[in-house]
Amino acid sequence: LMAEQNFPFARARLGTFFQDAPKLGNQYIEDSLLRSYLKRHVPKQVLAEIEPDLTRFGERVATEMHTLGLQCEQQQPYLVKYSAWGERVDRLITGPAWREMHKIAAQEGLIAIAYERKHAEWSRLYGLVKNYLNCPSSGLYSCPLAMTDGAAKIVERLSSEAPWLKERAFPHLLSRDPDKFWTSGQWMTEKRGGSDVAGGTETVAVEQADGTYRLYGYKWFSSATDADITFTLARTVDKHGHTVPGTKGLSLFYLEVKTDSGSLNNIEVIRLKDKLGTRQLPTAELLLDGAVAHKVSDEGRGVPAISDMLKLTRMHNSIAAASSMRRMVSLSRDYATRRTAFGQVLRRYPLHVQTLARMEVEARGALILCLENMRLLGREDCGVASEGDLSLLRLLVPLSKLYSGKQALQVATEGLESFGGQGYIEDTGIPGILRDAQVLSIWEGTTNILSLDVLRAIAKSQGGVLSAFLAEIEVRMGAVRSPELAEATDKVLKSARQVTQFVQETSKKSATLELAARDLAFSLTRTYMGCLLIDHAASEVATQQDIYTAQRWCEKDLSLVVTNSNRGHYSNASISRDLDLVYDGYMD
Ligand code: UCC
Ligand code: FAD
Repeated sequence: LMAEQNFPFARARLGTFFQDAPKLGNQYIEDSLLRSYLKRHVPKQVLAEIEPDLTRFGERVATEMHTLGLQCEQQQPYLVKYSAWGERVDRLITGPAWREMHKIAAQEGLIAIAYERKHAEWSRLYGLVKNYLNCPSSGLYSCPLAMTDGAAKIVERLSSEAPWLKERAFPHLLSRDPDKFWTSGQWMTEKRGGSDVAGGTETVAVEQADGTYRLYGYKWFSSATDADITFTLARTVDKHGHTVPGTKGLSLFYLEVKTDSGSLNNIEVIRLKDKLGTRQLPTAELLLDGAVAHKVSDEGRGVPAISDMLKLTRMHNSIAAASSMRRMVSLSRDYATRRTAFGQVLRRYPLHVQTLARMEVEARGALILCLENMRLLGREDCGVASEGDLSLLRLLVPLSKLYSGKQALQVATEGLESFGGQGYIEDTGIPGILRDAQVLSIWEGTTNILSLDVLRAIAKSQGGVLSAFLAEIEVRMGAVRSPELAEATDKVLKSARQVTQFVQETSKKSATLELAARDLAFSLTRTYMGCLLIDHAASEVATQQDIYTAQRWCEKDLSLVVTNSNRGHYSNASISRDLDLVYDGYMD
């Protein structure tokens, strides 16, 4: 034996210790809040019909799809611009795992369920809950699915004005056959601006003799470039060659990315973006050089017409954020049972568990607002939503998107640290969660742009959305009887009243309200999430953990906007002092 050890080629030993990797359990069964929310709200009969599928899918996302999802990042898409013989081909090559995700999405009915309406208004909740389970294991295939859901909503809405569109696209968007299933893109952003779409859109649309249009322009970001169709904005050119500037010049167009022969529809893929994260996703710059398209909105009504898609993609974004937090917490809490430090597994250290518990509270706040929005959207889909439901949905979608994007990043960074150095190592899959979370607050409207959208919703409804917000909170909080929740309930009620009063008093000073927009949006979200958590904690399905979550959530400063207003953050003095501070030392 001694002699063998001395052989120059004897295999080096790696030691006897190997750390157990974190394992994922069934992602439906292990999600306590998700299950109790469904138990509380979904009629028994419907739950009995859908739960076996959710349980099966919860296992699939934790096993086969989890592995495939990680492979999507290893098999990144690439672009072949020229054939061997110099011909321009712009062929996008995606990996096998990505293409498998397309099949799974179709077969699982991730888009179809909501529109088949087999469970009436509960179909939407069921379909989106499946998307929530799918998202963190989908290798970002959730992104094209989000836009496909938005496209289906637009097509359904246009069914009387454009029946041909429904006939053409709907069967593909809802297909469960992978070969027939189509995905959609959403091309809004151009080089000059992604937030200010009206100021940034240079793409023009020239009408043809047959009533179709040809689009000429440069789309600066197109995720899911392998999609079959897209909705996009352009300015129609009149017979004198003129276009109308601003939002009133924008119309909405439908186009198919490839022609029947399989070549690109007069589109050049200029390059794929080199991105911090979302590397699974083929995001490209596209030159439209006469792409054939159909106008599907009234002239100059492009932005309102695409707002259905924005609503859906923003909801999917919140779902991505909530599910990313859930995934991080699932992995972290499992790891804490496997990793030993100073002689004990991590779960025995209260300080470590406290850190995880704070992540869990954030994940629950984000999820309960997502679930409420899914429930409300289901009512809208089926035409049974009240005025109050519609007002709430208009307000809560941007709130959920803007707040959860920030939460996901915070939970991702904390969660990554909970694995120590291993959290930083790429092939654990954990750094990807952090990198992918960073995009959630950028695309589909940045935090500030969505805060301004909240002001738009308030102004357009002449305060109606805020009245619905306050009324809903008063009704729900008025019904809470539990002494354990009394303090939290008082805080939510007080905050809801203070914040709505702040808007009423400030709304005449539009400059001040704009400066307060972000704090206002955060305050509205924190207050509403608090209300939902308390309401759930006071219900018949609640556990001690639900009560504890609501109590912890409500320890936050719920009326941030009031606190910061009292500190003078929205005064003229602050405006100039902020500017002086930011540009202190700056040499222009
Ligand atoms: O980023 C993108 C795709 C990423 C991939 C998808 C991921 C999905 C999740 C995946 C999870 C893994 S696509 C690009 C997204 N881009 C944006 O979101 C744009 C951000 N900018 C805005 O949202 C701006 O606020 C604009 C572009 C909407 C502002 O437009 P305007 O035209 O300057 O604004 P106006 O003049 O205020 O609004 C024009 C009309 C008004 O209606 P009328 O004329 O009837 O008064 C508004 O009320 O549009 C109406 N409107 C809306 N209606 C504007 N926004 C909305 C809204 N959100 N809902 C309803
Ligand atoms: P800008 O508009 O230049 O904003 C810069 C900063 O200024 C932001 O922080 C913003 O909040 C702030 N700001 C701007 N205006 C104001 C204001 N009035 N008040 C206060 N602050 C303000 N777009 C598509 O259309 N389709 C896609 O498929 C798509 N996919 C994408 C994929 C990825 C990975 C990424 C990163 C982006 C994608 N986008 C897509 C683009 C995305 O939607 C835009 O980047 C986003 O909307 C922001 O636009 P912008 O980049 O022009 O930033």
